[in-house]
Amino acid sequence: MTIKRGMCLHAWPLALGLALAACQQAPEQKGEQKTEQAADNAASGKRDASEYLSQPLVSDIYTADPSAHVWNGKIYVYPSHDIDGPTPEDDLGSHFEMRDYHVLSMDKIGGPVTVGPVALDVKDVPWADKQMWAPDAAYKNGTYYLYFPAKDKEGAFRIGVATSKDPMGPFKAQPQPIKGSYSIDPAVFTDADGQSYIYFGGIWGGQLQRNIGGKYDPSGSKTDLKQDDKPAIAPRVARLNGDMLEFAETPREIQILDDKGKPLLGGDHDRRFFEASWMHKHDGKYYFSYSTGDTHYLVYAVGDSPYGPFTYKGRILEPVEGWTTHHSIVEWGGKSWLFYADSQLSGQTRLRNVKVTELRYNADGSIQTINPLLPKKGAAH
Ligand code: FUB
Repeated sequence: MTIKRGMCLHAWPLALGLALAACQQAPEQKGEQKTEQAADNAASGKRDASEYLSQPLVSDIYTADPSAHVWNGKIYVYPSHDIDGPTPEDDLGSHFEMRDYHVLSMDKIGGPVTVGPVALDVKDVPWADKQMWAPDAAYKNGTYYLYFPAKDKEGAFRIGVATSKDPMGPFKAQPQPIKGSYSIDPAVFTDADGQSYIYFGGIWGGQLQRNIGGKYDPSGSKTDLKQDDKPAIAPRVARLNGDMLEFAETPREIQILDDKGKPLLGGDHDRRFFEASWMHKHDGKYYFSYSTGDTHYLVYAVGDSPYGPFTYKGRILEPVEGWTTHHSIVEWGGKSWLFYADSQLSGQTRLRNVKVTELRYNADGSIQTINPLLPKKGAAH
């Protein structure tokens, strides 16, 4: 039995024989080895607010996929704006029907959060039809760039760019998507030498498996390559042009290797790339992090170049409440912060809320795994 994209994680007790009304299918990923912690997350039902590691940053709108940046000492978060729509949940994420973006800003972590007005609306993007998924932003020479995936009129995900002089927007979209772009979840990283790179991709609804040669095949597989013993589908990276509006090269595949230098395999659902790329640097090393999708982990791999290869190192975040998990990592106030999202406010995967918590490193550069849920009150330790 597969875990359906969109199925509430807090409904996993069904698989354990406990009845919950919210979701109908009992999810059990073949070969999935849950840690005790993850199983505990999964086995909890509706929770008290005190059982979450951190609280939603905003409750006026639903938000997910937070890409955080620090500009002029202020924190800006570029999230997806979740809305309730009529489309039933499926493995392709058709129920994520977002139509616009709002930027969040705050002077300090833990302080009040401002929700900006509409920063970009799908109706103002000439090439886009629907599903404004996880965005990111970048800054160069007085201009802010918003990178966003959306489906075009043929149903293929492309990546667009919009610009503004204000980090809160409004942003004006380029008339066409980035030439040669495909799939979802753009994340832009600017290295110390000023060169920017765009990371992107996602399997299943993110369509990477339908873009194997860089050309969209609408009749391609719905999920992955169906080759569990072959290298998993790779996320992509491309250098950006100096104007930040186009790829400066054909996107390259990013290699994610195990500790023996072998590529992670398609069947390795606990570790292989699914979606939600993020790149950050720590102590001179490049940390590529991502979501494992149907096993619901945020994990990371480390390398010596922005192109990789990256060696898988471990988990950043255990599963959150909700199906998706997507994040960003920034430094602020001398500490590192993990922005992420769960479904605390709504209990529904399609209506998420962004959060932040501190991220800590060990002396060897490894990241301390975070559990987004606290032990239930009265639970034995
Ligand atoms: O929010 C829609 C999609 O779900 C994002 O693009 C993915 O990363 C996942 O969070």
